[in-house]
Amino acid sequence: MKRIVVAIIGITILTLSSCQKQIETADYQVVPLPKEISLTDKKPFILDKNTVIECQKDLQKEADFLADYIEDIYGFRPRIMDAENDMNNVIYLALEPNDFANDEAYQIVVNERVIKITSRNNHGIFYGIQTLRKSFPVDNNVTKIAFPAGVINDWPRFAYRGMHLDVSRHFFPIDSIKVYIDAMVMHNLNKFHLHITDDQGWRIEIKKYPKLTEIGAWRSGTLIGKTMAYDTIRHGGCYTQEELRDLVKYAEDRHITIIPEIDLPGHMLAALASYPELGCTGGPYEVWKRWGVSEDVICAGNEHAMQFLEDVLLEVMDIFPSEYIHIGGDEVPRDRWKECPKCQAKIKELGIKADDKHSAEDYLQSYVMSRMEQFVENHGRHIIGWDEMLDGELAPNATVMSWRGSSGGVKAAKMHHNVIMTPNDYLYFDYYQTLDTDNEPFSIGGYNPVKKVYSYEPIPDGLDEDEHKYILGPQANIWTEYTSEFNVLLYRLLPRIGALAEVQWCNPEQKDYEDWVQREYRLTKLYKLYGWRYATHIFDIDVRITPNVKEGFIEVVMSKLVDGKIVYSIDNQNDIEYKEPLRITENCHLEGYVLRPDGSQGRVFRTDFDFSKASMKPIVLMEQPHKNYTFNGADVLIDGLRGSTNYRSGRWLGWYGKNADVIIDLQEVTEVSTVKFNLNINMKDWIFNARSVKVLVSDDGDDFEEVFAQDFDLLSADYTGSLYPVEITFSPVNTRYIEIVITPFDCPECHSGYGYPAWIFVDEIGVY
Ligand code: TNX
Repeated sequence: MKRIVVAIIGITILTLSSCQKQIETADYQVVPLPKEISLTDKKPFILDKNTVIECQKDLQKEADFLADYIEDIYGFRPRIMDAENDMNNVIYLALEPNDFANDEAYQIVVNERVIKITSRNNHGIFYGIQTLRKSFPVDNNVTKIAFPAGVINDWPRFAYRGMHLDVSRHFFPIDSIKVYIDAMVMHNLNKFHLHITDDQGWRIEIKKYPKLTEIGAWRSGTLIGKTMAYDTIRHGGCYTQEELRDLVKYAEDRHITIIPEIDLPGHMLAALASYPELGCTGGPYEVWKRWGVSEDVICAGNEHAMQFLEDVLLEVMDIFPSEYIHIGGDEVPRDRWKECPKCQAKIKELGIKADDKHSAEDYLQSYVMSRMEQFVENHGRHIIGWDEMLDGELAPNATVMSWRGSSGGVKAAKMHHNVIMTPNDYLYFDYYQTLDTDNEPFSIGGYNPVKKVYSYEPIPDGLDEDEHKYILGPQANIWTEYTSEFNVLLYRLLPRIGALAEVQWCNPEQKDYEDWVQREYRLTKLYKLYGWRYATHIFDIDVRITPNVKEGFIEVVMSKLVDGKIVYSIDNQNDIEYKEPLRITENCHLEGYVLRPDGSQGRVFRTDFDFSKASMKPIVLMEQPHKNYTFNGADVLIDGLRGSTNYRSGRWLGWYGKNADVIIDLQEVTEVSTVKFNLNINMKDWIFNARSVKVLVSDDGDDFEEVFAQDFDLLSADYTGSLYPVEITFSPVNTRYIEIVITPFDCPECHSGYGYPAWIFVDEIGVY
């Protein structure tokens, strides 16, 4: 069917282009893909300066958006008029009580005289308009646009189509948030989860507690990267209630509901810094400068603290009219409650008892959540909470947000609770989109490429058919520990939100990754029009590098998904058009990119191949690396490829609490005098430098003789590098076997891992 559609569009372009030069044809194959598109070979509708938008009175707002969208691209703005009987050159918006699947469903009918968008509700009209505006050719030289005649019927798969933003870890101004909302609109999303309080900053004005924003909205510094050092830059900001009401209206006009989150009773250091009496110890506290999970939480045994939470929720509900209020509940350590007389008294008063599944403090957390739920329900709303709510007794009407994978979602749906799926492994957009992280904006870590987002299926395995209805829909999250610039925020969002849109809107059988990439590529023209930064990986060259250790070469396969050809060069010599896989056998510098039909170049891929006397030689690991960081095994150390700063890239092996100990068989007696490798340093993730390095040699592989040994000092806490190069030289020696033993430290006293071993990560071992 797709092929027929393409053929018909093709004919239309031909017939039109012969008589009218500045005419271009619209393409209904947009993101997300409509459910049904059926085209005819009847004459198309032509949009031009004389086109008017006609609508019923209560669709005026939607008509305005359509006129804006047309003006944004083509520079002319259609007039908006009341509906008339005799229609010609009209885009007509109408509410009709027809047989639509739901309030967000719509129909577009196109003929020579009108484009008619109908729905039973304004929501559906709005999504019809979104589909139409995404079908426009984005080219401001065009004065006439041809819309192929036909019918589009469309409706969303999920009623909840969410996107989240953390404005606590980094503050973003209201105007930036509006742009973020605009991006959501373009992808048919309808729920905006605003994470507005956390340890690192309280961002919402609460009239009854002014110190929350006077003190709690500001921190005196921020952790630098993955180090243990801090900058001294004051960071913060907050939104007045008036600004937030304006934001609510802005979103509502665009058919998006804002769901505010007050994360309680943990992630509350900013509130504790403002009102220390709300904590178990009374402080002093400061607005947190680092990331992670703080042991200081709201005191659950303090009636004033409970009153505080309810007062805050009351003002929050007054600003945000949404059906749901998110009350957090994630990552609440029980340490303080265990030691707090008030919390222990509360446990007694409530008659809470530990059992074989949960501690008394777990049930104290359930008490806080249920109490807040009751309060919110008494005001006619419902709560959402993170899946930690399942660790204890789930509040009776709670909707569960499943973030630690999907299992929480399955468990909650089986208990007949509503669920929103935001599993971190598929839908966390704060994670990296590529393994080539040295060329990326610095991120919290993780690896969540666009293709993985696209592959996500929101109905998890393990649910019966009648339990599917509890899955309200999927949502992606952007936490902003490592995102301070709005441009970077957009880069993390786009184009992953395009993949998310199809997960949320389309049926599984409609999904086709490669087809989506083509449609998404077209959509980037709109991103450009609005000046939104987006990531281009999926439109660029993709390079697979596979060492063939047995045969002693490295195979390089290059591919691409969008139109154009692949061009590469070796050692910056001539550009060569790529035709077949390359075999690399010696040191060189390789570059490659996609050359697009319009002459533009995609992002350049660059890598160095670094061979030594050990390259492609048999290697044995005397100690096994950790199973999560074994990748292709020992070959990673002799495959001619150096690791980047990302220790998860597959080019590093990681050992935990053990020596990195390897023996390389040089296969013949060889003179050696130097060994080189890098260590990866990431103190936050417990990865340090080496306590000692030894080199031993042997002629038979049994008896080894030490030729080098050295101890090293632990790097100081303010070391900010990610790579730590080690180069060892010793008197030249002839040997067949060489053993390298790298010994790790334990985590030092000033570190959160004190008392535990540290990790050691090693990349390519060069022997010279
Ligand atoms: C976990 S998701 C958190 C956040 C962090 C995020 C970083 C959740 C409920 N808690 O506090 O920002 O990981 O990816």
